[in-house]
Amino acid sequence: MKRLLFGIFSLALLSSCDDGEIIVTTFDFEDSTIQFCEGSNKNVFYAVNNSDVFESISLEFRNNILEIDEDGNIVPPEDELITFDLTGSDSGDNRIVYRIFRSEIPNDYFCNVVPPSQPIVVEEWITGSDGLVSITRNFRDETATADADGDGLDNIEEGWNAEGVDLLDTDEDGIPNYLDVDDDGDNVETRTELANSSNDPVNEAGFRDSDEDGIPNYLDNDDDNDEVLTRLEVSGDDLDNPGAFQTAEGISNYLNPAQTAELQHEEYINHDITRNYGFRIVVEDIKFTKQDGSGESIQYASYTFGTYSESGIDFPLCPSQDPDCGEPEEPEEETEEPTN
Ligand SMILES: [Ca+2]
Ligand SMILES: [Ca+2]
Ligand SMILES: [Ca+2]
Ligand SMILES: [Ca+2]
Repeated sequence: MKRLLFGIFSLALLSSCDDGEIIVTTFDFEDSTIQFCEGSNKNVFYAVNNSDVFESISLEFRNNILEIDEDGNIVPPEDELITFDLTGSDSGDNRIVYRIFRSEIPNDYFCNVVPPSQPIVVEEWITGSDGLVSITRNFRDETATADADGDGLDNIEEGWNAEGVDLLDTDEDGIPNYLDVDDDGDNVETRTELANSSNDPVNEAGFRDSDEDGIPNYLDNDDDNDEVLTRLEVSGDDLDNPGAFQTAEGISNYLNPAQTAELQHEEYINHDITRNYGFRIVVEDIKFTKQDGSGESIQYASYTFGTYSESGIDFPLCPSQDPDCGEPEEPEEETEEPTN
């Protein structure tokens, strides 16, 4: 940071305004990743550098701006963009604080109820009441080689594209295949339909294709080609165990063309997945003032604070055909013992 500040001041010589203030347009808190913690009345995004200089930068903001779940994770906001103002330099304000310390910054320095007195701060810069913070939420699993739904197929194999247009949705349930854990909507998870421990035939692309019609099981809603939909050959009472419904020993009905008993039901397997998010934080029109009474200040037209990443956050999905999806589960009725 010292080196960077030196660079900034050097640049400032070239771009000083008439009023002596400095406007710079680029700055990086190099080699650091953004972290997050939940405080008692304010939450904090921060980055720490303990390598050559002991320095930190933190964005403190009121705890009603982002929703935090019980595990301390940020609940990804519905809106892709959230903005809020910096409000001042006092401890209760939304503000950004840059500090240089005398010694190494411990992991638990931030988000303490009582601000730690150690390590000793040797230099401090704090923003004032100007500045607009923008937090842009995005998905980190929107790449060709990611597997957003965790079904064992890369996004690109499931018809994903960066533009998000004409996405493949084989079962037309409103959930594109790259987010759908059951691509053909037959109540057997894609992951299960890809597994081939029984050495079934495979199609040209090498995917399990039990009935050898060229359509791989995970995209085939009638896996055994007996003209009974797989979803009606899987019991609605035991959706976690689709192979359990067997009338001939050892072969699940949905993979046994000789068995054509139909089970009528409106049950659908759970389609919820987890996703990986990034929160990109940019601040515009800010002024840092040095807290030593010198009045020294540094201004930024735009300052990229960084990106905070979070993984494995719940992402509920409902297939359009499922009438009960998203409803709270009804309490199980006690089954009555038959009376004699
Ligand atoms: Ca899928
Ligand atoms: Ca399926
Ligand atoms: Ca097939
Ligand atoms: Ca079938």
